[in-house]
Order: sequence, then C-alpha cells, then structure tokens
Amino acid sequence: MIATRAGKVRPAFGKSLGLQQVPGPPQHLTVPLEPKATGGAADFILRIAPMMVELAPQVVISTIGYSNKVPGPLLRVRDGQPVTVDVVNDTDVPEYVHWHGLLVPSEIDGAEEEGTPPVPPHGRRSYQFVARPAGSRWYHSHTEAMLDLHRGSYTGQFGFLMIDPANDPGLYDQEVFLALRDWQPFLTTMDPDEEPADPNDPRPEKPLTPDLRPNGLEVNAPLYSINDKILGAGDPLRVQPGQRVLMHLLNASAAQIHRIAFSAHRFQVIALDGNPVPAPQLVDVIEIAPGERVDAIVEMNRPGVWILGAVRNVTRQSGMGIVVEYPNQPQQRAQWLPPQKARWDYTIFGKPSSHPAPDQTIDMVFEKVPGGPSGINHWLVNGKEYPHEREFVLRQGARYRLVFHNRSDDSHPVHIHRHLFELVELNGKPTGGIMKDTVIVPAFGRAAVDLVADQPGLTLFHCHLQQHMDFGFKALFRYA
Ligand SMILES: [Cu+2]
Repeated sequence: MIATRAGKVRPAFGKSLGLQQVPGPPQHLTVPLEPKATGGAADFILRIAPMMVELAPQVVISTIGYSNKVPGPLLRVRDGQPVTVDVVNDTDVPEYVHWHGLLVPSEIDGAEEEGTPPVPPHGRRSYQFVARPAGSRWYHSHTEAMLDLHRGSYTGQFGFLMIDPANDPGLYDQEVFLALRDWQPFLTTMDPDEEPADPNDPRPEKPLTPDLRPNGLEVNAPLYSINDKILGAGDPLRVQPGQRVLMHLLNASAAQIHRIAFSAHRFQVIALDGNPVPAPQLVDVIEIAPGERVDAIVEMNRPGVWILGAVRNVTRQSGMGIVVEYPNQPQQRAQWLPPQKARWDYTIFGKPSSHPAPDQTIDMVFEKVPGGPSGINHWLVNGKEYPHEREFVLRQGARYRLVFHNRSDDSHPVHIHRHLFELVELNGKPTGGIMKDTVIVPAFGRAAVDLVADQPGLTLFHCHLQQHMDFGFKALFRYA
C-alpha cells in the first residue's frame, strides 16, 4: 500500500508486483473468546520443517517453520500448568527452541550456551516445564545463524505462548495476536535502523572522540508482514464501534526495531514483555524491538477503514501493516494517518520507586568493532567477544544492579534468559515497577536493571539482534 499526500492509500503492493488483490483464506489473527485451556489439553507437538508462506497472492516465500504455520501454533496454557511440548525436527541441522520470558531450568531453556541439548536433525525432543509467569510469552529458534540468513531467527520459527493468569478480568471484547516480521533478509552497508536520533536525546555514553572506522554489513529486508500477510493481502481485522480490542504485539524480527501506529486510534499500553505495568498509558506509537512484547487495549471509537502498521513509510509500504475495518464502510479505502506523538519512553509506564540497595553492581559495556565495507561488525561486552571467563557470577538470593553502557551508535535490545528484571533507570531517568526480560539500550545510551538471582543455573545474556548475538554480543551468567 502506498500513502498519497492526502493520507489515502491505494493497494499498490499487488500493483507493483502485477498482482490483483483477491481475498485470501482466513488468517489466524483473531482468537475467539473461549474457555481457557485445561490441564488435559496442555500437550503440544511442534514440527520443524521447510514450508512456504503465502505473504500475498503470488508472493510466496520459502522458509522453515513450526507445524507449517507462521506464526507457529498458539500455545495457550494456564499459569503454573505443567506442559509437555514434543518437538520434531524434520531438518538436517540441530535446532533449539527457546521459551522466551519463562522461568525454566537451563536444561530445557533452549540455549546451547546454557547446556540445553539440541533437537537433533531428523530427531525429536520433549520439553517439559511448568508454565510461569503469567503473560504474553513466546517461543522461537535459538540456533546460531552466523552468515546463513536461512537459520535461527531469520526463519519462520516463532510463535506465541500465552500463559493465562488464574484470574483474568477480561476487560476486552476481542483479542488479537500480531507478530511483526521481515522476510528475505540480506546483507547491506545501509543501516536499516529507524529514523535519525532525536537531537534532544541524552547520550550519556557517547565517547568524546567519534569512531571513524567504516561500518560493516548489516541485515536488512525488502518484505515485511504482520503475522503471515503483507498489508492489504489478508482479511481485515473486523471490529465493532465501542469494542475494546486487546492486542498482543510481538516483534519476531531477527534484525529490526519497529514503531507501530494505528491511524486515528491510540493504544492503552497495559503490559510490557507480558508483565502488567504499574501505570498504563495512552500512546500514539509503540516502539518494539526484536524479542519484546507489548500488550495494549484499543478502544474502537473512530468508524472507518484504517491501517495499523509501521510508522516508517518504506516499511509499511513494503508490507508491515493490517487493515482494520468497522462495519458498513462500503468502497472505503484503508487510510493511513501518521501519528502525532512519536516518542516512546518506557519510564512513563513506571512508578516513582525507591529500590532496595543492590548487593552488587555489575557494569556491562557494549562496543562495536566495525567490520569495514565488506565485513561484519563484531561486538564486545566489557572488551571481549563471547565467550568470557568466569566474569559474571551470581550468588543465589542476591540483588544485582546491571548497568548497560551502550558505547555504540546502534540501539540494542538486550535479553536475559530465565529471569525477569526490573527497569530502574533509562538514560539517567529513574523508574520502578516495570518488569521485563528484554530492554532497548538506546544508541550511546544507558539503562540500569535490577535482577534478583533466584533461578540457579547457567543464564544467557545477549543482544536479541541475531547478527549481533552471533558476532560476539553474548555473556553467560553463572551461579556461584
Ligand atoms: Cu545488538
């Protein structure tokens, strides 16, 4: 879809590809409200195999997915429920399935670095765990890709894992799962990142002397989707005036942070990474990095046919969006209205907080070693690429303040496995009560999080951009 100056759009995607827009099969976008899963229904089978994804009529790509679906099957369980997931690997390479945001032991967390055994090629493996904590979680491949852009999180191996709380107040009429994705990744010297930085942003970690070495190759993509359809190719999301729609947003991209807006509507953000926030707020734009989830309720109070999609024009016009349609809108074309306020700031969802003093502060400094025009950038944590020696050792029960110093010109969504942490400071601004498992440390910025060491076992820390992770941006925490 292409936006014209008046904000109207025409269905240009099909046109540019010489295609006609025809209605496709129903999408698995909308989940009807039904009784929550019970104990007996808790077993799932995921089959890892090559598959085709029809992003639009005649736009079909080849990837690897779970059970021939993108996203994979929705795994829906109750908080505290014992779950068995059998994973069958129909490919020629070992695979790891990571249960992102769950408090599970290292042996089944799905990370080679923590010692989880792989799902062998043409073999199977059973993952058994207790599903907790409640909230929007997800599962995805945690396999190393390096320069193979058909492995790991570059593939369609991702899905939603919803852990329903014991008491869900259910303050919504409809629930949708929206996974943001890019496809056909390639290496380029052009940095796919976002808009230019706001000159008013504090950059507390900016070095005094700029690094003039030429940047290396980055991962970009020509095609985007929400779930398995490019904008305009799938069924619209049909809503009624006055409805409250709960949106579970996930960025399942391997490489790009996205900003999403919904023409003429605002998002009431109620949870970050699946964890309810202390102060839900209305926002025009949601920024969401690879690995992150945002739950938001939208009140449907502007009848029309609207686009919900990427704020960045080229990304939206290359497919990242869906049409939202109210009833009785004959012949209406979907409209895109750019958002008014684009700023995203985690701390507005927090509460002023006095934190217990940490037992220890651990500083982690992130630096880039630019790869030059035909090389790949490498990444250092405290001056070293992964692996480190026994640098990061936790004592069970202790409270740690991890201070992330980003001395690079990229933003990094850093993720800690098997734990939640509390965001306590972002670029010098204090906050409290925001529990996350992945946090964007802005370019030349600083974030501090508190982690209580209450999940013994090896614990992987890494940037959630696959290329950064594969080229050094990892560390392993051990318990003493
Ligand atoms: Cu990174």
